[in-house]
Amino acid sequence: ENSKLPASRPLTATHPLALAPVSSPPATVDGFVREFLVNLNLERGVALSTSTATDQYSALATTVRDYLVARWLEDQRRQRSAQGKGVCYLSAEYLLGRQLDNNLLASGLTEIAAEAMAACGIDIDMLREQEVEPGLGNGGLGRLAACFIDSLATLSVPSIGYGIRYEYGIFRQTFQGGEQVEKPDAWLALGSPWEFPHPEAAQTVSFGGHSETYDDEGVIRSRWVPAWSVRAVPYNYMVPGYQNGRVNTLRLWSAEATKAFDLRTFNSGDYVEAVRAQTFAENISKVLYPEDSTPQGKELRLQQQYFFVAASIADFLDKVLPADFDVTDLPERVIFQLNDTHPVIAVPEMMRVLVDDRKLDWDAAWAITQQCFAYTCHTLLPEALEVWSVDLLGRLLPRHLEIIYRINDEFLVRVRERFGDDEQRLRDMSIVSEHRAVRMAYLATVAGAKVNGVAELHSQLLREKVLHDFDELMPEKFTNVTNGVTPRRFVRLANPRLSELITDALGTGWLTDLERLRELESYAEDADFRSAFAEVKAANKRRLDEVLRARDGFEIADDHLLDVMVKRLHEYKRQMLKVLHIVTLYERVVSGRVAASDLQPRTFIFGAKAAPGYAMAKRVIHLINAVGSVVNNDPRLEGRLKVVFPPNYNVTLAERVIPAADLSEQISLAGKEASGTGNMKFALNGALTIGTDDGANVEIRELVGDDNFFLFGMSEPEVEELWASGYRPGEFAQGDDELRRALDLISSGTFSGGDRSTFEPIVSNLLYDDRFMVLADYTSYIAAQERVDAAYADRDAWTRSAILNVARTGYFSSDRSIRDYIDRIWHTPPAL
Ligand code: B1H
Repeated sequence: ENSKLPASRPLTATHPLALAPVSSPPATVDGFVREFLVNLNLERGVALSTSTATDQYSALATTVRDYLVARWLEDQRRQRSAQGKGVCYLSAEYLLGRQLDNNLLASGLTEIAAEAMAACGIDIDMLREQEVEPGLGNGGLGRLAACFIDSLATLSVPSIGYGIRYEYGIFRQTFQGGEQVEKPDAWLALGSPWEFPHPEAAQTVSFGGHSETYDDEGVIRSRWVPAWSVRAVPYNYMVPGYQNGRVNTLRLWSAEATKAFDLRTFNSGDYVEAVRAQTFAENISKVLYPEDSTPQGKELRLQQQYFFVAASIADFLDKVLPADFDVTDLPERVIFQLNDTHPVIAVPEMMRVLVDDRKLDWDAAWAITQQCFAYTCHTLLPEALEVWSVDLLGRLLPRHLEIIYRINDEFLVRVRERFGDDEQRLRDMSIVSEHRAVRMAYLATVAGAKVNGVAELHSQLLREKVLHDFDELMPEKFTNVTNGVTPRRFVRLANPRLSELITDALGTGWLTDLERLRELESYAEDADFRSAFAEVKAANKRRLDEVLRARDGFEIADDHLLDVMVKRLHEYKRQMLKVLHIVTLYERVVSGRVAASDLQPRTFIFGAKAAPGYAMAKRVIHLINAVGSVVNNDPRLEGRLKVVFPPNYNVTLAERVIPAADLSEQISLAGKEASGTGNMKFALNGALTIGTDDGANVEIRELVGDDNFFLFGMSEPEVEELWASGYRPGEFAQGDDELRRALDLISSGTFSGGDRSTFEPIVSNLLYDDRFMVLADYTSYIAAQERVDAAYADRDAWTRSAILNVARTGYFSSDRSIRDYIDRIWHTPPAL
């Protein structure tokens, strides 16, 4: 009653209606139908009888959204009043995947929505297919951010994810003549029902100009006089926890021209120039850079990075914190987690805000900044360590460059105090290199309270190699948080059959307490359970077969071992090793050394995008397709080997492929893959791994046991040793007859219509360079694949191993990763 609007008094901020202005519609089929029809009529302006699939999808999504809003508003109120410490996750990428099913699951509305759509005569599966996934990320790093915000909400950690609302996400991959051709990903073309734009909450982000000093009532201060600016408009997305009534916020920024900019130009009469300026501003959030692991030092990319972190810091300080907040208390209120170096320009930005705008003295500001940031490193590849030239920084962010110089000067004083006048070490550790480049990983390490790698081996190698000097100076900063994946999306939603089998065995609760999968160990010894598990895998293969037939015309045979390698195309990940395996099997048959009937039937599935400028990666894609068309059509193989390479591998396809896989290929050169997260998704879905001792494979193998994992290849120290002794790949080709035959077959033009030049660069790269030691690990890989075939022959034993993989990999839930971040880095209190 007291929530009724008072007739005579204006609504005050403390009125119940103002505090929680909406209540959810009734969670019944009738209530859902009504809300859906209201949305169809009022939001889309159509009647059910005339609505299109797009209208219906949009109304359905809006309806689900409506159910979540009340909780969202309540969470925001709770977080404002609690004034506790929260997390701001800063990431240039969020590879979200489709939202509808996840939000239905989180809100517990899956069944109600399905029945409601059926009552309206609509097939909800057809509506699911309407959603274009937001592909605002490249690969593992972006998907990790998406898993983390899911776990943060599920663990009720007050947090905001900040990022960029790219108008075009990761490109859509097509194949023409087997070669990759990129098409723009216009994911917003039909609108996005999940976002809430807030133009009134826009921030202004400035660029260029110069830095100057001025006399501020007797104190000499610096200030930045920028040359131009853009508006950053926030788009809010709800991030619901799994059936816990919590909803966090993901805030993505979109760039627009500022009014001032427009007016000035319009008033000068230059209409065309004014419109051009608008386009210029909008360019900043136009497109995701499609480089995975090898950032390009492009000006627009630096603009994107500064754009989103400057807007995020301003948003947090001015809008999220109360107006009277004392910034000296900032470390009690927030930790900004830097997802790789992409947001590291936030460090000098925070210093600029504290020193120039808020007028704190330098030391106080630095003390605050050092407590408010933590840095996650995701790589070991030297070419992946981001640097920005002093020239570019000076042009685009002159005040920030000054601040970086001062941070560096003070840091080098510390280095000198500790190590003496060791000029070499000073050069090695300087944030600004001799080549006038700012090393962003060093800046992050110096500024951050903590630095973490993403798997045990990776964190250890970071300390020993990439950041060795820093580890000596400040060992207390370094820690590890092994990556994880959300079991809601990658087990429950992707694999409903397995989830049901698990729930039948264990009851509910395992989805938020994934270590409970351990209880499945005893079921591995139960023959009935094994056959039920095998039936789930078979059904998942049939479902994948349906999807691939409809999508690309590929077929998956029931009796084939499904051998899957899905990840970005990169030389260090070694898709070429997989190709050499396939070519070897093919060569054995066509040369008559092996009868086709003696082959274990296998279907090889690849999914991989190459960075558009990465020529070698694109050649490998071409080769995979070329090998596929020869192998798939050669009658001598009697259909026992198939190569399937569906284009445009993305989160949606991953959700279908992974649950169907028997074998997971994790075959990077030891010491190169920071963690991998696909490896975890496969193991949790009951695939066995063939893998090197690299990244999180090490931890997977420790957990599942040697009997349930196919290890091959050199260890990281062995790799180092071989490099040091002078690696000559040609010797490995000489030493293995089958390897030479496979390379010869590729060189001979067998897969390129007789043209010997097409794939020649790949073969000569392997023979004369082979940075990632494909040839050195070939023999061991082929032997491991033979162990796979032998193991698969005993199908029941294989299934037992698969069950043990599921049972023993609950550790890789991103909920556990987030708990580790809380314990080791964030120290945020348990949520109310
Ligand atoms: C990972 C990247 C990455 N590491 C630069 N580094 C990018 C680097 O746009 N860029 O310029 C984009 C992405 N991505 C991956 O992170 C690692 O290779 C994986 O091993 C790891 O599992 C994943 C998540 O930690």
